[in-house]
Amino acid sequence: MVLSDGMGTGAKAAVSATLAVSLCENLIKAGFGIEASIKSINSALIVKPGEEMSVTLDIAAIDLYTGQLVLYKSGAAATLIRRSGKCIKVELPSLPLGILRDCDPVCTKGMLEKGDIALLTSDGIGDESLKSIGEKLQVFKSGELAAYVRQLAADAKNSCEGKKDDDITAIAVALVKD
Ligand SMILES: [Mn+2]
Repeated sequence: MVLSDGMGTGAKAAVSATLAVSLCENLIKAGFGIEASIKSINSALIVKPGEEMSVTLDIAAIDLYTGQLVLYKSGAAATLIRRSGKCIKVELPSLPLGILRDCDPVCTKGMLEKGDIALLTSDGIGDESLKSIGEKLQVFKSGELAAYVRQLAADAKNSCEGKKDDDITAIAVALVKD
């Protein structure tokens, strides 16, 4: 699961974020490791001197056999992990890509259990909205997670209408067992 947020707003930010996500997918599919992929994207963003193009990159890599979750964050916002009715906020201080030539990706590892939910968001969400999203995610029982999260993001967008000129993206995954 990959989320990228372009610095600034508008077309340029959208293009650089889309580019980062598709590069990331292609590199990983081609067999590059995640760290190597992040470094390549950083280099690709940095090729044009003077033309600033920086993006955040938030990767949640889940091993579907073991349940291991590795979060790679490059300037990315916090991740919420919901387990048995409680939400934990995972933050990892890091720089966006496209700023420094040398990039050393940071990650944190954990195990997901059956029923756990991991939710990635962009920074447009703000602390207050993230808190209320966490509260609502805690009470999510069953049903369609995608629609639920879409509504949470829409509510967050409405609640900070006019205050902030940034968009909000939220994606979530739930671990279920057959
Ligand atoms: Mn943003």
